[in-house]
Amino acid sequence: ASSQNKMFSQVADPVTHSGNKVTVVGVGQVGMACAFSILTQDLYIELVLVDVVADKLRGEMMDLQHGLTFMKHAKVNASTDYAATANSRLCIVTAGARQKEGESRLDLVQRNTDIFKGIIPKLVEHSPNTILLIVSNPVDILTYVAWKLSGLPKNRVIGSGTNLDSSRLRFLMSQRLNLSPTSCHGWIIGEHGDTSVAVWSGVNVAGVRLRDINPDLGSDNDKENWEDLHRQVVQSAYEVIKLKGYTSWAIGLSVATLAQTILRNGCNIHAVSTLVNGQHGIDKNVFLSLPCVLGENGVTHIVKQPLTETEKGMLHKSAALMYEVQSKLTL
Ligand code: 6V0
Repeated sequence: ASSQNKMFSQVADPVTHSGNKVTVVGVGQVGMACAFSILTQDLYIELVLVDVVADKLRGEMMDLQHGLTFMKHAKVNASTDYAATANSRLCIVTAGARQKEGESRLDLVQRNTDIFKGIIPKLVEHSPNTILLIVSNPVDILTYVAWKLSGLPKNRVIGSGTNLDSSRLRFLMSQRLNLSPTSCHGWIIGEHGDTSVAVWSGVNVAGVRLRDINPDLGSDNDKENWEDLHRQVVQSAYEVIKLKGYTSWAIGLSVATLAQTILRNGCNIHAVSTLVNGQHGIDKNVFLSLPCVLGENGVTHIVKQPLTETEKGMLHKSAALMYEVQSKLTL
């Protein structure tokens, strides 16, 4: 008899799953930052990592496993075979090429679409009830691609979108106002990229709208040049990539927050990329970020944010650009 048999009298068959299985596809800088951030949250997680580079994948798995004693409760597994991902509640996709210095997110589109053709159908085959959270860039287009390739309902295909851009804006606000970023409220919507829209009309601290104090806020006439904060947000990724080669920690933390909201059925509101046909007069099947209520069923509601005509116009420009790029894709 094995030591195990000598130690225990079995009473019933153990349940081998936790009900909180999360798959991360792509164990690059972004995938591992997401995985690590999720593991350090107060959730029981059964994490499965997938990549095409078997050695690196095994190395990342082992490195995390060796730290499990120091975490709350978690299990870490990895495989190049999607069978290991079966019955995931959430699948996070970070696989694919990233921008090189000077490249825009849209430059990556067909390369990463082709990679998605080998990933998305396999994820859904093994986890038909999953929620897909897309992180690879250009994230809005690739969320549309994932929606098409998966056949899943729109509420269960989500892009990490401008949750990160909004956090960058709130951080920059916090520096100007000497406050904590969590006390600075502002939303960036639209494309996670060069055409994102800062909703200056709603930016506030403690419910006090900055535009009520400074009616030119965010406009070209603004003597305080608040729009410069939005410019910095748009430039953030380019700047960090130039300095360290990639971005990782902020996107990892952003994705972990979204994962927590989804897995806990939190009903928190985040700016994530969702199908926006019918919102703000948009009449095309494109994905862009708007403030969404997130829970176990994915996106359950989109906030009807009052936008100025200028903001609406900018959002329509984002939508037109997404539609144009999508129409050139071979899916
Ligand atoms: P990376 O460090 O090069 O990692 C990419 C990983 O994907 C590598 O480990 C590859 O082996 C793996 N991979 C490639 N093809 C496949 C495949 N077919 N199946 C499984 N795995 C595969 O890149 P990094 O992690 O820095 O970036 C990943 C993606 O995230 C890029 O598209 C970035 O542009 C994007 N980002 C998105 C952000 C967002 O806000 N949405 C933020 C930062 C980066």
